Amino acid sequence: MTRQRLYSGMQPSADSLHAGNYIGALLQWRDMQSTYDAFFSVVDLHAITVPQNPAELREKTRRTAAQYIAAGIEPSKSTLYVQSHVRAHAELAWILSTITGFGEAGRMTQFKDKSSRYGQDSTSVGLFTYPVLMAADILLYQSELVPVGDDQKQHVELTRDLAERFNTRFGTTFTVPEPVIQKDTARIYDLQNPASKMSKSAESEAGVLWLLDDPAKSAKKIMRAVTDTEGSVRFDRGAKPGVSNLMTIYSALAGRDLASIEDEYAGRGYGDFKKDLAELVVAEFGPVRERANALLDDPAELDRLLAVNAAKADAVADATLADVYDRIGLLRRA
Ligand code: AQP
Repeated sequence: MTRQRLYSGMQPSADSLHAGNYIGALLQWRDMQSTYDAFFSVVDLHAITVPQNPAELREKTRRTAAQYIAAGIEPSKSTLYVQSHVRAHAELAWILSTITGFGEAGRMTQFKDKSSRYGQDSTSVGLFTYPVLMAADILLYQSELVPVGDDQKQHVELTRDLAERFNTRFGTTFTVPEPVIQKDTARIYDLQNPASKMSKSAESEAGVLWLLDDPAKSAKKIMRAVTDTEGSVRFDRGAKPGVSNLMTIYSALAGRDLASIEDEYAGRGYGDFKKDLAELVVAEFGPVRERANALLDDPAELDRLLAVNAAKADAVADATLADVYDRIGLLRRA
């Protein structure tokens, strides 16, 4: 039986990924790669929708790919590649932009949020068409499933609309994908400000657990994480967001349910709980960090792996793009 096709990606927008990216995405990707025919991309073309330093972008792209592999995404099992290595992404995005309504793109809440943050003069057209590029990413591979966070659901809905519109106008060309929305228990919040999600672009680093941080630093961040005055390890996202967030991280890394964690720490203070969590985080992230650093010590080998995978992606993407060009009436080059 053929495996269902799955597509997901992350932006190379920081030197290190964080606990949210790891628990909310990488751990799930790792589990899914055996069951699905998975394509995992480092979406550098998305990252440049906001200004990037060229040398740093190159480095962050390698670092992001290294962390995918270090976290267990196997480049021999999954197609793990860099988005800009496969030219079809930009080409299909252009075609799809010609069937996307201006108003339709303007309704995307992520664009509205980001553009109001940056101001009109600093908002690029690329940021506006970001969801169209994401649609191209997904549709090029005839993806059936797209694991995403809740905030990306609207973009997958736009992708579905564009696929259906194209299929209606030009004949069935694209698979219409389904989003796989991350469970609430996979969402990780900032350790200092548990009302906000943990983010690569957080204003302060104190609340962000970086995958590549020095272990002692990660432990310190956990010991200093915001809690509350109640003193009991109990899950209640509304009333106890800080403790609940730490419990979510504990549960994901230890593979234990929240009730058993509550039982274990009943009648004990936050100190013990935080100390154990810090040990868990160090034990989990430490080997990932070592593997990522070893991969980064040999950039030529990492680049070679990425090139092999880009060729695998090219083969699928080029076939889709050729079909699209024919259907819309672009004259073939002789
Ligand atoms: N806090 C989080 N909890 C759980 N999952 C998270 N993801 C991101 N933050 C959390 C998941 O990680 C994947 C990568 O997403 P991305 O690189 O497109 O960036 P993002 O979602 O915008 O993440 P950041 O960290 O907030 O990046 P910046 O600051 O660059 O925008 C996605 O699967 C996402 O759901």
